[in-house]
Amino acid sequence: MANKHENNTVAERQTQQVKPPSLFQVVLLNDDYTPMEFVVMIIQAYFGKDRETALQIMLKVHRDGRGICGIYTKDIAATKVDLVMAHARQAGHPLQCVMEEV
Ligand code: TYC
Repeated sequence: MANKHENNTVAERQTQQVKPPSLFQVVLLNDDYTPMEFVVMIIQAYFGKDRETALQIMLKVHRDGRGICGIYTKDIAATKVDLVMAHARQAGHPLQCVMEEV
C-alpha cells in the first residue's frame, strides 16, 4: 500500500519495517586455574555488577561450569568477549568467555 504525500513523494508502507535486534548472552566458562578473585573483578569491571552479584555469578560458574554475565546486542556482546579475553591473557589466566544467541 502506498501513501501519496502533498509534495507528490510516495512512502511505501511495509509490514515489518524494523526487526528488533537479536540478543546474545555473554557466558563465562569454568577452568581450574583462573583465580576466583580475578573472575569477580572481571564480572564487576566488564558487566557492571556489584561485588555481591559478581561473587554469586563466579561461584555459579565454578559449580556449574558456566554462567551468564549479561545479555547484549551482537556488537556489544562481541566487544565484551574480546575485552575479557584480552584482559585474561594479559594477566596470564586461561579464562574463557563466549557469546551465544539467546
Ligand atoms: N574454578 C576456578 C578456581 O577454582 C575459579 C573460576 C571461576 C575460574 C569462574 C573461571 O569462569 C571461572 N580457581
